[in-house]
Amino acid sequence: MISNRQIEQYYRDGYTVLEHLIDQDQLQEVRASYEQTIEAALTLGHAQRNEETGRLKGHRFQNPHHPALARSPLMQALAASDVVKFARKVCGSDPAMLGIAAFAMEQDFDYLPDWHRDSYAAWGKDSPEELRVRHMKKMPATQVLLALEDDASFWFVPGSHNRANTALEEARFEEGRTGWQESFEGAIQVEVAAGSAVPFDARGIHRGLKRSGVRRRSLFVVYGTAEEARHSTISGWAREAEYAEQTYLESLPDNFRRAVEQTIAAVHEN
Ligand SMILES: O=C(O)CCC(=O)C(=O)O
Repeated sequence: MISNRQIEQYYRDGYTVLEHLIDQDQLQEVRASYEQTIEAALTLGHAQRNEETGRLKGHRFQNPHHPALARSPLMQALAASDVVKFARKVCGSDPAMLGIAAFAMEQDFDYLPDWHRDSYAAWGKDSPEELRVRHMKKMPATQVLLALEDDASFWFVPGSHNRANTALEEARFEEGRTGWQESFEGAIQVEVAAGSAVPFDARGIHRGLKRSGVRRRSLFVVYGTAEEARHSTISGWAREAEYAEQTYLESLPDNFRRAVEQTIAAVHEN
């Protein structure tokens, strides 16, 4: 059940927490399916292997829902009913599923990315696309961090999602003082328990951070309107013919299938 409090927090702060979407029994199966997906992605060339360690090179790979990779327990988790219901509220209608990134990091991996706004990263600061979304009070798209193991890597500046930078923030972005080692005024660390999710407005200032010693097993799935799918830089998968095959689509949970089909239809209208 999505509460009004969660919706209010999302629009005010730019994020909220959806707790216990996946129960403990299911979680074991979902985690096993995630590991199989990583291995399949490495074997089939959907993710790069680090030749020294034999594991994933870097910290992420794109599109774990590819027909050659999609495994039922993981797809069920991505389609958790409250996640899609939340996306539906943000979009005002059945959402399109814009893209997914699997973030898989071993204990010894130092993940130290900079503070950023995804709208700057995707389209470039001050570009027409970035300016199109900068001041939208309510952007009809949401990025959802789904944690399969406890995740304390996500940091966010509440309230930074639908406004321009303050003078101080602007100076930091201009001067490149956005490195991971710098704290950001007002930022909070969002701790996500295994099986819970955090929808956030990716225009907000955020970063990830993981030093060695902990593993990370999380996913980021982006939902939005068909219009946002057309503008998105991560929806290119939907142009690939494999995703439109009936056997694949029929294997997906209904709500997720509809979201995938919406994106396929949207990108073909471009
Ligand atoms: O790793 C994280 O928690 C944040 C991910 C992130 O910054 C992004 O997807 O843009």
